[in-house]
This record gives sequence, structure tokens and C-alpha cells, in this order.
Amino acid sequence: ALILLSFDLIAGTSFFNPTGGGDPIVYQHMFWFYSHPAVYIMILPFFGVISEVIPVHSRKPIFGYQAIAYSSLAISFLGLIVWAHHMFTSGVPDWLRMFFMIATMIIAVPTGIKIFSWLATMWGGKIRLNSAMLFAMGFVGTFVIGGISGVMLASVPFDIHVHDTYFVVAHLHYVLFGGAVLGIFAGYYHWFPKITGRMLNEFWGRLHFVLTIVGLNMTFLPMHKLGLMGMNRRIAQYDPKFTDLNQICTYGSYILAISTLPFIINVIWSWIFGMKAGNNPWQALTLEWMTNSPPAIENFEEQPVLKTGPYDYGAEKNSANMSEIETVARASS
Ligand SMILES: [Cu+2]
Repeated sequence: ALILLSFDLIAGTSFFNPTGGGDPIVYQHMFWFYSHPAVYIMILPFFGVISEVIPVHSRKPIFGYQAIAYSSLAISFLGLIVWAHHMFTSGVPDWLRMFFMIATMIIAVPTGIKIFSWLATMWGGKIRLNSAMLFAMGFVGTFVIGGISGVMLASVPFDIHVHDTYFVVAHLHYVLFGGAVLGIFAGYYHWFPKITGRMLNEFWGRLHFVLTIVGLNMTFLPMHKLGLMGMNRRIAQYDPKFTDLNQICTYGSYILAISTLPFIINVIWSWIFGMKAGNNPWQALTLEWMTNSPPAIENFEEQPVLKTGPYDYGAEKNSANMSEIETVARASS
């Protein structure tokens, strides 16, 4: 799309220029054919991170490993055939809008499978409410809100009503801030001891979490209402009736900015003075926790002993989906 656009701008061609017989909608198709899958590229790695963090800190095997794995593949495939849901008001034909509406709504199924699998993993577990787990749970809650507004936006009549309004901005931030950013932090708190050999401080970590959750909801929740009231995206000035809600958003963004301070302080302080982590501070069962922290070059001096079999967290056993799923490293215990 960029190359064709450059030809239009520099060489005087008319791929997208209607005065020369081109079609600007083709540019939109090419743009969204890339840009919808792009947001899945941003979120899918964190589905993986969360699937590691939640079982370890719930001290239970993950519920429905295969369902989680196959739903990732389903989301990856469906993500390729939904791009025109961004173009419901651009004059694409009705049958096309129907197809993209239904395809988009179907994505809620594999995504819901993941959400319920994560909840079932936590259910009955001995949950450690440390910073990594708090961010993982914040991820699930926030992502569900973003997912629900996503299903709403998939519906053609609703989308026509809120197209190009702040409702879309709110949805985007609940999935990508609530998803990717909280996912980054969950993974960071989880693997920091492995990467650096030292523990992060839990007080600063939890303060970071609370400020992030308050800041993100204060910044992005009012945008749903602003969108429903008709406030457009990408405008420099707005109707005075939108002022109050916008000010809440602004103060929320200040809290969000401040929330990174405890994180930065924590990382610097803990990297130098933090408690020594040891090989496996979480009693996790995957391979990376069997080597020292930080891992030595080549990771293992001798080949670790691997055993395929049921997990043993010393607590209840979930017999449904453990045996054949994963090669579990148990030599350290
Ligand atoms: Cu999309």
C-alpha cells in the first residue's frame, strides 16, 4: 500500500486517486488487511505469558491446555478474515458487511475459551496475590471489558452509530492497554527473578499495580460514554458538553504516568539490592526454572532430567488434562 501510495504521490499514478480512475477504498482494504492482524500480533504473545503466569501463581496446572493452544490458532486464522469490520461506513456492499460482522463475532468464541480456561485454572487454586499474579488478573478483567465492547463494535448497526467516535478509542485501549501492557508487566514481574537473579519488591510492585488499574480505568472508561454521546475521534477542539468527562480522562492519564515511577524505582533498586531469587522462587515446573538465575551460558551444565507425567504441586490434582500435555521437569524437586 505504501509503495502504491508513493507512486500516486511521486510518479502521478492513480491507484487510489479517483480523479484518475483509482479507488481510495482499495487503500483502506490494504491498510486494514495488515492492521487488523497487527493488533493480534500485539496481543497473542501475552495470551502465552498469561497462560504461564496464572497456573504458576495459582499453584495448579493450566486448565484445558489443548483448548488454549488451539484457540490461539483459531484466533490467528480468524484474525486474517475480519479486516473490513473497520470499513462498515465506507460504502462496502451489504453482503460483505454481513460476512465481516459474523466472522468478527466468531472470534469471541476462541477468546472466551481462553478466558474461561484461565478462570478455571484459578478456581480452587492456592493463589499467590503477588505483583505478577495481580497484573495477570488485571489483564483478564480489563481484556474482558475490551472484548465485550469489541463484540458490540462488530455489529454493523451499532458500529454505524459509533464509527469514528471515542467508543472505538475506549475499546482499543481496553484490549491493548489492558491486554498488551498489563501482560508485559505480568511477564516482567514473573521472569525478573530469572533474568536478574533478584526479586522485585512486592510493596512497590503492588503500588504500581493499583496506580495502573486506577489510572487506566479513569483514563479510558469515560471514553465509552463520550463516544456514545457522539464525540468524534481525531479532533483538536470539542463541544463544551464533553468537558467534564474529558477532564476525568486527563487526570486519569496523570495517574497512569505517575504509576510508572514505582515500577522504575523498583526495577533499579531491586536489580542492585533485591533479595537473591535462587533458581526457582515460584516453585514453577517449566524448564527455565531448573537452571540458575540468571541462567548460565548454555543454560544447563548437564542435561536436566525430564519426566512426562502428572503435575505435582502437593495440592489437589487436576486429572482431566495433565498427563499427555506437557513434559514436566521435576528433577529439582
Ligand atoms: Cu479489527
